[in-house]
Amino acid sequence: MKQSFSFFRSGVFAVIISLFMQQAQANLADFQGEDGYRLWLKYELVDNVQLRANYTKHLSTVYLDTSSGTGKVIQQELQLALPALLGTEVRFTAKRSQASLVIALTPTLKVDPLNEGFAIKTQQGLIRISAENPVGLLYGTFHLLRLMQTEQSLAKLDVEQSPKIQLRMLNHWDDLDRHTERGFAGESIFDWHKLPDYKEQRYYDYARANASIGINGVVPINVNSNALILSPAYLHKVQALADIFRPYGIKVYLSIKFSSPQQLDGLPTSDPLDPDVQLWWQNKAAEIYQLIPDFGGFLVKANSEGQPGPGDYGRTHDLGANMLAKALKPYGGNVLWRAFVYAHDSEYERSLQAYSEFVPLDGKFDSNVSVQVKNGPIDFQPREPFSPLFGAMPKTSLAMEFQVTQEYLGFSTHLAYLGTMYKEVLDADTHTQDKGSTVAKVIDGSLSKAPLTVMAGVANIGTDRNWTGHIFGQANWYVLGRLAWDHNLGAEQIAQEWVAMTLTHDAKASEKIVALMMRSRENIVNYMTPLGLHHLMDTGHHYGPGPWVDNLGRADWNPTYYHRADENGIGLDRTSKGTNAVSQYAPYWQAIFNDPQKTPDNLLLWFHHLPWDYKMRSGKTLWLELVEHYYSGAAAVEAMQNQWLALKNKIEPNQFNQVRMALAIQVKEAKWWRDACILYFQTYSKLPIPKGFEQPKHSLEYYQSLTFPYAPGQG
Ligand code: GCW
Repeated sequence: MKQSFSFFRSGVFAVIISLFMQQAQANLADFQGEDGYRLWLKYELVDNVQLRANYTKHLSTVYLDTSSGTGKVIQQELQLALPALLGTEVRFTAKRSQASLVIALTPTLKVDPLNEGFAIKTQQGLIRISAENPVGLLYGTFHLLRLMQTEQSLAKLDVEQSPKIQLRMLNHWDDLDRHTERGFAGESIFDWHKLPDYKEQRYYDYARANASIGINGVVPINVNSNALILSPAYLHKVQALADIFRPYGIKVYLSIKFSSPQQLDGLPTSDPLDPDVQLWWQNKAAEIYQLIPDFGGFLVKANSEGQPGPGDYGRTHDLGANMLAKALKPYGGNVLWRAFVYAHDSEYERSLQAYSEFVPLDGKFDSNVSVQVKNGPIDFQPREPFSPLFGAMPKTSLAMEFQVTQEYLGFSTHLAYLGTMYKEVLDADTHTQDKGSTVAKVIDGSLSKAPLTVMAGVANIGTDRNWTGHIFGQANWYVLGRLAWDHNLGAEQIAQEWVAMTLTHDAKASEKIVALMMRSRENIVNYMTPLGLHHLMDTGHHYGPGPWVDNLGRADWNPTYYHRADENGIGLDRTSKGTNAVSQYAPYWQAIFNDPQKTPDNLLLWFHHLPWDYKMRSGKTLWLELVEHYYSGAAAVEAMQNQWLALKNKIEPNQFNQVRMALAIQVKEAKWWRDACILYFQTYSKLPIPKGFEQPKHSLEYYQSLTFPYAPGQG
């Protein structure tokens, strides 16, 4: 006893304790400050004193009609934002004539046909936000706040905006037990067990964040749906969410199980031509609208990956979709019918299947149906050509489905700004009509006058404190909303906005961060699937490389199906001599994609099987280019890491350290991808990794032996 007492009092102990404390303090300091919860709505004091004084002059007294629910949320947002940005209280007045900021409905504004637009004008020092509808005022308010957060002058505002797309949506792949399919940011934010009574703060903050970027529709449950969601008990839970979201201009939609009539009420069939089934859906719609008068509609994954659908009864997609559309029509609801299908027994190569099932149905869908198409013909790979469905169904409304969650782009530990990828697809010219028939013009309805226009993103949101797992994942949620609002905005401009609102106002730092974001997706393409390769990931969880996998039940689940590497070369021949996937594109693209000399390098192996010594545009062999792409991708991540580390004093410690740790993981994983893929392809090319390149640390067998039974996000 005495001995130990003296030990505790000894200097040695004190030193140990103090070292421990220093260590503990150092670690705690890493996690101080902004943790990412506030997203891009941080509302920090405007540090430019002059600018702040100008803002204050304009915004000291606010007139706002708070009679609507939306009016109240605008007021709440301003009460949160303005004092924080300006460092002084603002006054709300009931007298319009006394206000310096007037936020008021103007029924005759006519800035847009969707009635969600707004105008902001500065006249004689007075700022007016006008809109035809309260939600337009909300969007206008968030626009004004964005101008302040990005330190722009308010002196001569003359803004008129309206969304280019009607339904700007987030699709959550969240299950009722809170597991999120392909989710890497914790559990689902929707706590079905505690709804409808327990309304978490997160629901409100989620709604604020969405409204701030113009998102006006959310699907809180997975497309691999659960019939239970349409049961009375769950509909009451959905109602609670809808009530929370309504003032923010957000409608709730539900993913439904096509077999719900059987599963919920024991009907003998779910055949869309059966009158009892039709009646069941009509009654269900009536029940839903009783609870949720502005319910958005249904999202449907049918006859895809084991989900039930009209095909189970020998019926085509249009018959299933139209049955639901007719049930929702009297209430103004819509059906989003997914085109992501690939059949078990199809004679077609997988990339051809959605087109071959859907194009024959063009013109057969009701006006309140939109066919929701993934951006590429396979499945959200780091790079795919645009889906050939865009432009090929001129008599059908086509919705864009992007993936925001990074199922194939490094989960939530790889930094990938997806704005560049979304823009690449939106700006792609389908050449299905005369000049300028871009994918964006297909989905915004301007090419074919589609009655329903939709852009959806598969959400990357979960219960992680920072919402998206990776701080930079927030930028992908942000850019999805901004592009759905206006697809003409540039990826770089949106990145600049996001950085200013989320990370820093320091001009040099922000320039560096934006530059790093703009390259980040291409880095991933390079170290995962360069030159048009795709679907090389490991099975099931999709974590890490698995180009060697060749033993799965279905041919088109195997990476070997897609890369076709052999002694003669690599790549999948989709030309007219191969699977003829090129035939689904317009003649302009056929001429390009059919010819390896004309096909852009970044899609080369998507369309062609080429010899290892094929001479590339650069004059180098295909093997050498492949190796160089893999190495440059991994090297770029190390460079990105160094650039980030150099920003240490410019970023809040918590945000900085979260990204620092993720980048360290990404550096390791980029090399893992690089080495595993090159070693594997080398077994066919039989060519060396040229001198000067760091040789892989492990053998191919080592990489093949790795297993990850607990990797997150699996279906
Ligand atoms: O990308 C694949 C995913 C599945 C997903 C499916 C789909 C929801 O691996 O997890 O299921 O696409 O889009 O339906």
